[in-house]
Amino acid sequence: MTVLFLRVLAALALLGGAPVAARAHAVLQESQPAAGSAVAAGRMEFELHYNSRIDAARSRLTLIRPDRSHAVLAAHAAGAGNVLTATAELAPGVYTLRWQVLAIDGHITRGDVGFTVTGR
Ligand SMILES: [Cu+2]
Repeated sequence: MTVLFLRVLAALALLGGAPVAARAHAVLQESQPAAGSAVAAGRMEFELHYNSRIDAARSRLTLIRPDRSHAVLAAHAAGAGNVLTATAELAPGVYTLRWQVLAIDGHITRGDVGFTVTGR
């Protein structure tokens, strides 16, 4: 490949690729449970809504239990491919749902959703 060809490719990437890539980053918009909320003990249906489609197979949901032990949850895609779901049985205590998702632009984003489970 010539240097000129590489420069053309770089210019095209700057013009067309970069803005799209920036938009396609997966940002968490809404979650069930909501960050900082309190929910009742029992079966929890987790739902994480993102602003873009995500690759569920290459995304990961980890539940950090009150004793700080970690459990990787089976995550499934829902909605228009922008929602990640999982279920778990929860006893009372303070939890963190740690998410890491791969967006369609190939970029990984991650974050924590902390919540409290109360007794019934
Ligand atoms: Cu991105």
